[in-house]
Amino acid sequence: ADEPKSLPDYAAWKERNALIVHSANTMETQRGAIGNGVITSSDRLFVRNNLPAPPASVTDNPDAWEVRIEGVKNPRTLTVGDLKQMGVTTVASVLQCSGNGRAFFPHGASGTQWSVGAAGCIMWTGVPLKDVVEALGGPVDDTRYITSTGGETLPDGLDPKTIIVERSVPTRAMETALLAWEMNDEPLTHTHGGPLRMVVPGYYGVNNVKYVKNVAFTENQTDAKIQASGYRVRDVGVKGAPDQPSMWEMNVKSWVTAPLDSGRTGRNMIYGVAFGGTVALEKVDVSVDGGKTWKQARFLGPDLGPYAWRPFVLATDMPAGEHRIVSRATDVRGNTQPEGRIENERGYGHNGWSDHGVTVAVS
Ligand code: MSS
Repeated sequence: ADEPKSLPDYAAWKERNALIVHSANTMETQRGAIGNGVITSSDRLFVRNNLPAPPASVTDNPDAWEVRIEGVKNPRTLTVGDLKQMGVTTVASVLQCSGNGRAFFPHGASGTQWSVGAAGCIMWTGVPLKDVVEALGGPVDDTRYITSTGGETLPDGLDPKTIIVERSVPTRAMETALLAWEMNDEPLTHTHGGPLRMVVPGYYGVNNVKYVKNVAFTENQTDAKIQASGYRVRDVGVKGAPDQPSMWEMNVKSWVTAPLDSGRTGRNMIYGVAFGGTVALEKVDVSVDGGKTWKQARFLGPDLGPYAWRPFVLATDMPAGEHRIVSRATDVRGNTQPEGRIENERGYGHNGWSDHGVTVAVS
């Protein structure tokens, strides 16, 4: 399909030149627009909607938005206004689509052909889920999942289970999850899930349910298609099924953001971003010879915690010629990016360092 020229209405406030518009529901940040900062500015952040976004009017009166909390001793419907009285925290965390890097899969994994830009690092402000749950008496016994439901109006004539955005994550995520009403110090836009979004730091994008209207502690994972067979890692050619790994905690990853095509003989500054998912980063190594030799890069700016990304830089000399620049991150537990891909049907979770490199002509 041809690339649409303009941004869809619900994302018209975005910086068009910073984005690759794949479709009305999918836009990614250009690699060259990621920059060197610790936080991604909202107007450059990628967008991914599985369903048409609700109308902008959902954020007209954000404090009146209601969320139902179930699977706790005292289930209740709370407004955002109520939540704002229950506790507050701010967490920096990477929002990354499960399919970021899908474009590198040679089998032509179906879905949006994301390169590196379906990711950004965001400051989320909201109430710790734990505070809400404790105020409602704690989870009922034998619950193993937190199931969040998106507030989109579902189109008529289709089985809701096949389209609803409803995701379950293991209850271990309760320690860090929050119900967020602000993104980067501004009220959450409907583009990114306002008035209220479930944020699960370190988990793939899909688990960060926008316009969240229901949060339930459940014994089992939801049987909604997006959970049962969607976002499941399986071999090429295999159908999605509940017994396959679900896209939950993100893996360690990095990529170069500059230079992208040319450099000058001699000193060059190589920039990129790296993150460890739910585990803090240890280091990033950079190679300008396609992975034969490596040098450790320096982190830039403040460390915003284990779920944030860290921009990095390496100043290095390069002779004239063509250079393959790659980066490889390692977390504090010693997990490091593999060289290759983990081939899988839908092209999920790609963190191989080789594909994510750039080829630069130095003269
Ligand atoms: N939510 C809702 N409600 N809906 C939809 O569609 N999507 C997902 C998440 N959440 C959705 C939700 C996805 S899938 C993603 S990535 C994310 O979101 C994105 O975000 P932004 O804000 O950027 O748009 Mo993949 O894994």
